Amino acid sequence: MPWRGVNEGKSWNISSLDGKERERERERERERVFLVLIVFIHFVARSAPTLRNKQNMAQNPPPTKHHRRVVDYCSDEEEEEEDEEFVIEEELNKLSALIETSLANAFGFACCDELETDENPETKRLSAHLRLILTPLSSSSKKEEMKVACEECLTALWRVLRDESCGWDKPTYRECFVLSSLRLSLCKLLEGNLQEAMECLDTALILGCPGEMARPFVRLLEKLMRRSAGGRNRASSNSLVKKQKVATREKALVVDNVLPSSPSLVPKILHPLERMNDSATWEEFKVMYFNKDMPVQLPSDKSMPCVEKWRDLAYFKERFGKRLIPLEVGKYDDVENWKEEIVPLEVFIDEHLAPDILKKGDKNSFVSYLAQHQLFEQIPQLAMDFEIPRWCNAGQFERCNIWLGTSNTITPCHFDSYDNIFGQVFGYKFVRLYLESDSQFMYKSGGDWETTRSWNVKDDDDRDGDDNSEEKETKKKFRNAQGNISRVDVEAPDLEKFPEFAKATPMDVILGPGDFIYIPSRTWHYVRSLTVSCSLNFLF
Ligand SMILES: O=C(O)CCC(=O)C(=O)O
Repeated sequence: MPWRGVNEGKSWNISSLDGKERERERERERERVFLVLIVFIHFVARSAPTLRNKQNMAQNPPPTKHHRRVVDYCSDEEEEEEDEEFVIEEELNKLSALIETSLANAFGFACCDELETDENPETKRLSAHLRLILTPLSSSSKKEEMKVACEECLTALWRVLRDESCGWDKPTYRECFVLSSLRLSLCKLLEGNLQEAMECLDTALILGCPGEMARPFVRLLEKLMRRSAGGRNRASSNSLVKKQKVATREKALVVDNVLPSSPSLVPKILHPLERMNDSATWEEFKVMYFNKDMPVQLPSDKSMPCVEKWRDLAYFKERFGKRLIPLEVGKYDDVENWKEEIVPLEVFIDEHLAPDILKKGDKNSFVSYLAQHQLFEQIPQLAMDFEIPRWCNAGQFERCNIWLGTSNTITPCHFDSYDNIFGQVFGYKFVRLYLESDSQFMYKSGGDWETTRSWNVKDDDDRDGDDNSEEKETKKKFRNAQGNISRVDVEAPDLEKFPEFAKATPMDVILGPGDFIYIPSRTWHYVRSLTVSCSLNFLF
């Protein structure tokens, strides 16, 4: 099972190298070795794909026909046809056996052993609970015990994640969380509580459970939910008045794809990013841009079904509104109020995006962002609405994320270690890029913490008095994670503080529906949404 020990997926501030044991002298040396190892693994893991992909692009011809999706998935209809004979008990038994055999043998038992040897009595207790969770679910008395064990594990691990400065500093924590969530979802399903069962799975997926591991559980639940919704929908289908009300209300959910006219929102493009013409070939892209690590705007593709379908947010809401998603709420530089939340997609749409659509956005509006999330691992049906862009490493990629948010989301200037094909689905975004050769002018922050998404919130030399509070420092460290972020606000640089930045050369572009750009690894980029917006990135 390749998952074990791999720090994969969106990090929920889970992974960190720091720990409470840090002050203990005898562990210092071990930590240093661990740190070097992690940095090495991080470096190899981050740089290898790009090197490998340069070779891949060089050796492989472009795919002639493009029907590759980011997740292999068959549609609900195909699935329904296959499952005429579908018996719930059998399906449940299969999933239970998956936990008790495949997952237990692959990493579950090893996880119990590791937790058991921990000095912390609370962690030891997790081990005992997990052993119960991995045993066959036979007698009904055991079901109740098992459910309690799952809930205790999840509560304890959630507390560690939220309250401890080190987060989940052991892979076993995440593994235990995933196994407890999968098992609890089956317990909830047995009780007939489908919604709570799905919430268990969503939370596990958000916190790093690989999509393919949770998929059979999600599919069973989707099937059961479709069946029970089918009955309810039929019962209410006569209510014409109700339908009309819904139609009027839902108009508020359509994103118009109009670029705001206000110059205070939309910057003037003084240094436009180079653009390939619409007939550009894959070979031209490879020779002139990819091989030279040169960012470029690629030919647009408005024919992707997602471009039209998704701008009506009712599409998301009606089909997947109850599914949980991770949100970043608040302005990126508002350390006190910025937070991460898990909410149902419909809450995000109704309470955050819809008001912004009506207001058409202004600089002070409320900001929230479903950022850098592998939503298609969680809801693979959505991946049927687009294909992997042909520019993307001959159809291969490492990770595909969605970026869905209000207007005025800001991703500060940073660079990544993956090549990136970044595409706009609906709404508009302003992107400013700088070549790697400008790094000397970018005032890179020196973060030594590792998470995937992170920000430099305040300059080190800005700190005083209250700002040094422990909680704020921890928050700041988490968000200033990879040391790949510029300390400069590239739209309003303080040149007294960062004089060298004046020597950096920006390349600007405004992306609208169907537009794509290529961002080579280590190219600095800053992104601000100008409207309610949805983008995808394909990292390779
Ligand atoms: O769209 C955004 O806000 C940021 C995108 C980004 O940083 C990326 O794709 O690497």
